[in-house]
Amino acid sequence: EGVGPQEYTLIKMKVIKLPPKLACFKNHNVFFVAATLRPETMYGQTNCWIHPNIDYIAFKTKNNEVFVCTQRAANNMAYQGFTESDGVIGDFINIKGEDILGVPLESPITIHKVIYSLPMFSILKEKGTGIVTSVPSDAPDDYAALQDLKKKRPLREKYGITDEMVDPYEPCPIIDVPDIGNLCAVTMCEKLNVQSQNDKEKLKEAKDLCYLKGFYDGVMLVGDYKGKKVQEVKQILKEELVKASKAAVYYE
Ligand code: A2H
Repeated sequence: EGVGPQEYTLIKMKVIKLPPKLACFKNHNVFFVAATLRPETMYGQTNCWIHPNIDYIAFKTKNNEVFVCTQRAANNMAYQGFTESDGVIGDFINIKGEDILGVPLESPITIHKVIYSLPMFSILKEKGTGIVTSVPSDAPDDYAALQDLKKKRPLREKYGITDEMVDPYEPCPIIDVPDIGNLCAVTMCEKLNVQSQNDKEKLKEAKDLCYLKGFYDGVMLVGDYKGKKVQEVKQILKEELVKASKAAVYYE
């Protein structure tokens, strides 16, 4: 932090069926946009995370698509050429996170035809877009939050999350990390006995190791760049996704 702008890959996840609060955009392609530092992990995406209590907006881009993210992120995007007129978001509608949970999405690269937006409470509203891609094989926060939903029926029920949105989705090996294995987040969470997404200290320890080793020593196990190092693949995949209009580059 404080060392200049961070570059994120903005992953565009297309809404398959609009929730009632977004019905006014029925003639548009609507995307939940997630900011990630690890586009090459999209192979292992199982869902998308939304914070139920954060405010989001839906706004039109200059390509007449609709993006959903925090207003703060939309403001940044307006200064990065995403909107019709520079620095201006234009018309937008406000939505609460809880109104866009359980939404079916189509996401680039993942093996799942449909994934769902699910609740996560560690999302920070001042970072990225407030929407996060979930890769439970390689991100301890994602694994812990997914396990919470798998284990806690009342949590699912509170937010109208059905079994079909959670049960078929399991961490899937996409990257081999020397000394840790091919499901580094799962392995570290089990080793440190992480109990839930609120287990902050243990999760920090798990993340420190997984992120460092995953990024610097990880080797791809799947996809067109199987056998190549994560560090090399990151850039290539970002460019491919952007070229295919499935992602964009976003700074903050
Ligand atoms: B990363 P940095 Cl597999 N609140 O994507 C909390 N976390 C957020 C967020 C927010 N508002 N916005 C983005 N993030 C997460 C994938 C991933 C990520 C993997 C491994 C490492 C990793 C799958 N989740 O990040 O504080 C997103 O998770 C390593 C740090 O800006 C995003 O990339 O450095 C990362 O945090 C951005 O974190």
